[in-house]
Amino acid sequence: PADQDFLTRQRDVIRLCMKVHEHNHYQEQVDLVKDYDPSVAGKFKDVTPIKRLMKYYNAKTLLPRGDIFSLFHKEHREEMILLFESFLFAQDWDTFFKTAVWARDRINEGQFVYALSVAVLHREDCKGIILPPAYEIYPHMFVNSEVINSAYKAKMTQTPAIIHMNFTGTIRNPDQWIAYLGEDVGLNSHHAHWHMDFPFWWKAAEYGIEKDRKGELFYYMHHQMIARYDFERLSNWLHFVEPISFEDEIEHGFYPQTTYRVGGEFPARPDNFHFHDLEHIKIKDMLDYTRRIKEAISKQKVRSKNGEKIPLDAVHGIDILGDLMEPSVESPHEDYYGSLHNDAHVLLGQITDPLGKFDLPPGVMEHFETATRDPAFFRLHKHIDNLFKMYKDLLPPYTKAELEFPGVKVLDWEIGNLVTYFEDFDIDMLNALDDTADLPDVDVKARVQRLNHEPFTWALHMESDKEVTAAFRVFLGPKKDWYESDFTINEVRPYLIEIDKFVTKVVAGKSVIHRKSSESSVTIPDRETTKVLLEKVEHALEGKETLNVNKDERHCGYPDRLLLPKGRNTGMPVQIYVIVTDFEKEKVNDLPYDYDYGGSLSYCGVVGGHKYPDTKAMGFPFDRRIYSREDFFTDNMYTKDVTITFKENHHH
Ligand code: CUO
Repeated sequence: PADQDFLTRQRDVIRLCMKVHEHNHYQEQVDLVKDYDPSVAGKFKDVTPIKRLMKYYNAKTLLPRGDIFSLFHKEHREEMILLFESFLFAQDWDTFFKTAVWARDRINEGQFVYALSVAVLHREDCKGIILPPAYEIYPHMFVNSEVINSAYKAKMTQTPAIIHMNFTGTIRNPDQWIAYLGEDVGLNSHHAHWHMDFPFWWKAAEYGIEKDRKGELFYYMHHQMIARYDFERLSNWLHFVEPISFEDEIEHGFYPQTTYRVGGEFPARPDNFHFHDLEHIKIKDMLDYTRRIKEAISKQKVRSKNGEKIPLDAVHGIDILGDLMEPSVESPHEDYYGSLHNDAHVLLGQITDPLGKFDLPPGVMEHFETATRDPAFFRLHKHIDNLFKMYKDLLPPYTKAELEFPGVKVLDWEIGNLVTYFEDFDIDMLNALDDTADLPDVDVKARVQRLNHEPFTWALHMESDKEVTAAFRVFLGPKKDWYESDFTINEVRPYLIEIDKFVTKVVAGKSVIHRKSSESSVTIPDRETTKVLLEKVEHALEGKETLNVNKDERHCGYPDRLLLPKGRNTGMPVQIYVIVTDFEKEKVNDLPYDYDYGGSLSYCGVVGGHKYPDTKAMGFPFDRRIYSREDFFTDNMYTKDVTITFKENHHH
């Protein structure tokens, strides 16, 4: 159970994040920093960032409060990093907390919340602390303008309300048939948190926290996001998404119908719009970067800044390419390979006002919290993903020896029917109305439809000639294409979604391994509302109840409810795959069962400076070419036909 120290910290972090546009209304916090000058406190591991931040603050050159913060904007980001580093370098909780309270009322709100969130996710003394869900901190980024307007009305008239929200667009726009995915608050939250756990601006050496296989995770997590998007598309009889081309028109436009708190509507993009050069980012650059990356892939070498040739071998190649394409601080040569992915986000975000003539705010593509709302997000990432695929396809297919696990056999797999449905989900709008501080809060919620699935359990019947520690990798893929003909294994390979990955003992002889959908290493459960959490914490502080802490708590993780694609109401034929391998041969860390790391390992890797627990390529064994099912399947693998049925009027 949580001790008083932890509970106080948990309470204080929530208080810092919520209603950040209002002046801090916790008088005890305000009093704490009345005479506080962080730059002379002398309590930082390195005092440079806070000194620089104070200097800019006093000179009034920082991004003003109320302005929109964009992580992709160099100056915005650099200021945010100074604040983040001040938080990270604070030697004790007291210094960190005071600095945060000080910054809360002085630094741009967006920069503050971002820096604070990343700091909480990385400080030792914040382990286990839960951040409010992004959709509660910034409801504006997650709900339609209409909902915001109704929420205001509710508060002005002091009438509690539940506001129904529809997905944007109409049935006439096929891309929006799957808006339930791109607009899902849990998906957006997962994506935003992935980028907080693995920031492209992370200076591992300076911060003393390594991010093991970060470039590969960038590839794999986004690859899986697209595979899942494509699976949803096929569920709705839509073709797989096409990669974006910087030279062609973007056929489908996008009207986000969301509004910034201040600064107007998110810009829209009409149909058949072209890319345009921006002041600092040119279309030609994107073509050059793409060409150079392709060249590096085909030569299986990249150039580094100091003229070395770094091999793109089977072990490190994908990690290097990830760093290079995103790019992250570890990019081997950013001047040459550029900033393909990040710049493309900005090009798309500013496509409607490339010259800044109309002073439009940043587009949804310029925030990780909102990017997946735009179907162009998936097109851009498909372009990037195809480059990764080009590299993977040049690697030799896995040999029998790499695939098999002698003596270990999968005999059968029991798995029931898979059922999906829509259900209501309420988003607390408390924070959306933080500029009406003179009025008491009323309960206002936005009610959205979200996909969910019935929980399922499966049983894998095993036979082994000895006791082994085995790694299980489970994938799901569509079975038939749009013409109802079967995909070949090599065709469907890039569209397989990972469902689970775990390590367990398998005893000698026959045995059955059970696993529940809720245990999946891909997902995390929904968060409870911050209001409820805060109440619990306050009760626990008063000794009225106890609260348990999970020090490995992750915020990054695909939403549990989206573990399965929607499927079809007539039943969609899919195939499930499992491969069982010898964990002793692939384990990295000494503790064989310490494989969990907060439970969302598959897409979110490992944080806290730990090593990724196994040596296999992410996506193994489907990351490389497969000639045929016959060549591929060994006794330690199993595949089975299953059906995903979407129930229209589901009561459970
Ligand atoms: Cu996650 Cu482009 O990397 O959005």
